Amino acid sequence: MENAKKRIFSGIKPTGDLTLGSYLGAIKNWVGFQDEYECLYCIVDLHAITIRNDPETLRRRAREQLAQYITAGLDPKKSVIYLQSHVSAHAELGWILGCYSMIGELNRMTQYKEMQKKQANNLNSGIFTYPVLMAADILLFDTELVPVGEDQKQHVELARNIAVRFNGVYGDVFKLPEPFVPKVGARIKSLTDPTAKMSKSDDDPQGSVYIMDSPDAIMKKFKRAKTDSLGVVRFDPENQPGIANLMTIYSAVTGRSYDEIEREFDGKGYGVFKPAVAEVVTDVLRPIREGAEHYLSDGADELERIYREGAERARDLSEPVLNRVRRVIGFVER
Ligand code: AQP
Repeated sequence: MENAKKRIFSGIKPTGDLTLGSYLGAIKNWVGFQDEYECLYCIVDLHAITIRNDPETLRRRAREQLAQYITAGLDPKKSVIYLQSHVSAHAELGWILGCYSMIGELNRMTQYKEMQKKQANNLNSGIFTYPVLMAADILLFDTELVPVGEDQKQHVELARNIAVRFNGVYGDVFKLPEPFVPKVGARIKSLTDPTAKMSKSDDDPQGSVYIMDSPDAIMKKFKRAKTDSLGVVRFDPENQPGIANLMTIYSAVTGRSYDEIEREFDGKGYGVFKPAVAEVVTDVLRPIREGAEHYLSDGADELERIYREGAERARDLSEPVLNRVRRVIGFVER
């Protein structure tokens, strides 16, 4: 029955240090998928180079991200965990699919429109074709489900459209993927601007809690978190976005409902609530950070073994799909 498991692909780009948002919004859910699905979890470093990176920083982030995946609970024995740049099939299929993607449809991508404004000084064609590479990431493994945030749903739809177009020409080559927006995915906001997403590439490091932050730094960030003058711990995102964000974090970490949290902090001010949130966050991040620190020092050989094995398994899984594609297109057999 092993083959009856549906296949999942997901990745995070190493464009910044992973945050509490990356953990609660993505990785924590991925951990839970591992028994029910056949999962591939990637560090999508090819996607990261649409912005300019310092080479040493990119290398450090990719290794650190891999270490954090593992110590957060992604298990290399259950899932395929690897670096995208180690599997050149991604780039090969990306090129091929680019020839089956229309400029008009890429032009309609919301994220591209945003990037046109945000990154006007380096509007490289990688930003434009990013969704094609993402389609390749997904289709390369006969992926059925792609766990994504709302903002990436459009890209999964595009991958599906490209697959339908390709299958229309050549027959049943690609499996059609579905976006999978998990029900319990917490959307974590910035601590300094609770109307904006907590982002790993935020210019203001005070707005994001990083997985590698020390307990001291975490406490300071939460104590300074933007709230309001009402002084009541109540879930009201409209009027108290800062407190609602802290409650979302507290709830995601402890599993308590908003009602329970309101009762727990009834009559207590933010001076009690904020440190309490910092404490539970520190407790959940500490083992991930300490485990990652080990993989980046004494455990470096083991980390290397894990990513090499992961890449080998990913290459093995991609080969039959890529061979199908090469054959139907008309490339000479190798
Ligand atoms: N604050 C967040 N709350 C909930 N989920 C989040 N994710 C990221 N931040 C939060 C989820 O993490 C996954 C991978 O995201 P990504 O790194 O590939 O891209 P992103 O969503 O663009 O993340 P960032 O941190 O905002 O990166 P930058 O700053 O580089 O653009 C996704 O599933 C996302 O929903």
